[in-house]
This record gives sequence, structure tokens and C-alpha cells, in this order.
Amino acid sequence: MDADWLIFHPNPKKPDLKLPAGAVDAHCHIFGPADTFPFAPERKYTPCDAGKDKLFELRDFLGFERNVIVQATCHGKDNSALIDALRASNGKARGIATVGPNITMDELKEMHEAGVRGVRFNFVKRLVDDTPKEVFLNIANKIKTLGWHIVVYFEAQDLKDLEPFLKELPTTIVVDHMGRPDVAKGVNHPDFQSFIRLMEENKNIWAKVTCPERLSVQGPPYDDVVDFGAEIVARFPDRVIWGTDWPHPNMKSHVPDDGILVDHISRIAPAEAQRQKLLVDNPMRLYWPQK
Ligand code: 0GY
Repeated sequence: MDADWLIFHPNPKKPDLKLPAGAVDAHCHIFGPADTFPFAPERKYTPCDAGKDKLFELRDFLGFERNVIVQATCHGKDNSALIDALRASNGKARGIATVGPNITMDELKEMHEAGVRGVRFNFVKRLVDDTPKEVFLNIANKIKTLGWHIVVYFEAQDLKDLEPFLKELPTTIVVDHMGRPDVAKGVNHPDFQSFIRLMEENKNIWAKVTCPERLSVQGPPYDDVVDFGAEIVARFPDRVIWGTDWPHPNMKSHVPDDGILVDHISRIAPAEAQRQKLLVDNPMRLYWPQK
């Protein structure tokens, strides 16, 4: 593990917020354990172990029923730890994989059978090397045939350059962490308003109203991030999902308490009807659709 790695919170508080029945933690990861699922040689960080058992324990403790596990960049394109967790979850977890240009339809179908429902395209330079847009488009055209969607991770300053590419993607798109706004600039700054406009103009674009701990300048309880999540939830109640981001890769400022993160939901989604959509109806539509 990296010398400055912060291990996830050992004993988070019990949330004050009572989650609706069937709530989904729709953004979380697992790391290793490395002796069973070694980290990828091309990784940009080496985390602590944070395996499926810990994740499922946290799910139950916080009051969630289901997880969506997103392949972490430290595992590169080897999705074995993810698949293993999905298979062990008794149908209570779905996955977002990372795949390369040579992935075959047979491999994708096998992942689908395990519970994968999408791929992630990552544009954050400190996490991954560049992938040509044609490679992503080619993957997009393969996975759309399975009804999967695409999760994209980028930072606010990169949206302008990425927008034409996002418009070419043929599936539902889910943007990680609200497009990572610089919260010091406020909700009215053109960068964040560009993201709002993007969602207004493209009905296939959803947002994860996640990671106040990552975006906050002030730290817990993340007052400076509330307006950002609240604005997106209020404007796009049917296209938002939420997740803990456990085990919180690359946090440097502090170790977030997952119970405090859950309590933050009541500030960005103050109405019960909003929370029902954010935590249950929307993620269920995306990851466990009724046939
Ligand atoms: C997140 C954010 C980060 C890391 C990863 O897959 C990853 O390594 O997503 C980050 O460092 O900002 O969504 O967990």
C-alpha cells in the first residue's frame, strides 16, 4: 500500500437518516485482497485491501440493500475481483467493468451473466493513461447490444473538450461525482452551469450526486457541496443516483465517515419522494430493470 494511503473508516457512525427500503449504494469499489486478486501492473496507486466481505458488511450496517461495484483503476482491465464479488452477492450487486479494445462479445456476455451492466470510460489523468476516442466508441458499440450503459469520469475543466464525444455515445451515460465541480467557484459558475446545461440538453445523461468528501474544501459535514447536489437532484430527479464511494480511493485530506456521507443525502434530497427516486427507483431502473 502507498505510504500516504488512508485506510477506510474502521467504525463509521450509524446514519441518522433512515434509508428507504431497497436502497442502492450505486458507487463503490473493492480492492483485492491483493494476494487473491493482484493489482494491475499499470496502476497509478496501490491501495489497502478492501474486499467484498467488508463491502457487504458496510452495506448492511448503513441500511442499504444492494451495491453497484465500479471497477477501480488499481485493477486495470482485470475484472476478476469484481466478478467474484458479483457472483458472491446473491444478486444484490451489479458491476461496472473496465475493458479494452480486444474484448469479445462472448467475454462481455459472460460478464453480463455475472451482473455487469456497464463500462467505465475514465478521463482523469492521475488515474489512467489516455485511451483514444475511437477505442471507446468501438467498445460503446459492442456493449450497447447488451443494453449496458457507460459511466464517465472526468473533471469539470475537461467537459468542454469532451462534450462532442459524449454526444456520440449511443447509450445512457452516467457522470461520476457531478462532473467534479470546483465547489469554491459556487453553483453559478459557468463550469457547473455547463454541466447543468449538458444534462438539460441530453436526456440520456445521468449524474451521480456523490463524493462531497472529495469535492469539499471545508471538510465534513461538507456544507460547501450541498448546493451542488441539491441543484442536480431538484432539476433532474429521475436521472440521479447516489453511492458511498467506499473504500474512498486517494482521499488525502481526511478519512470520510460513511455514516456522515449517508446523512448528507437528506441535505441534497430533502423530500422523501426525492430520496425514493435517488436511492431506489432510479438505480433499480438502470441496474435491475423489470423485464
Ligand atoms: C472514485 C474516484 C477515484 C478513483 C477511482 O477507480 C478509481 O481508481 O475511481 C479518484 O481517485 O478520484 O470514483 O472512486
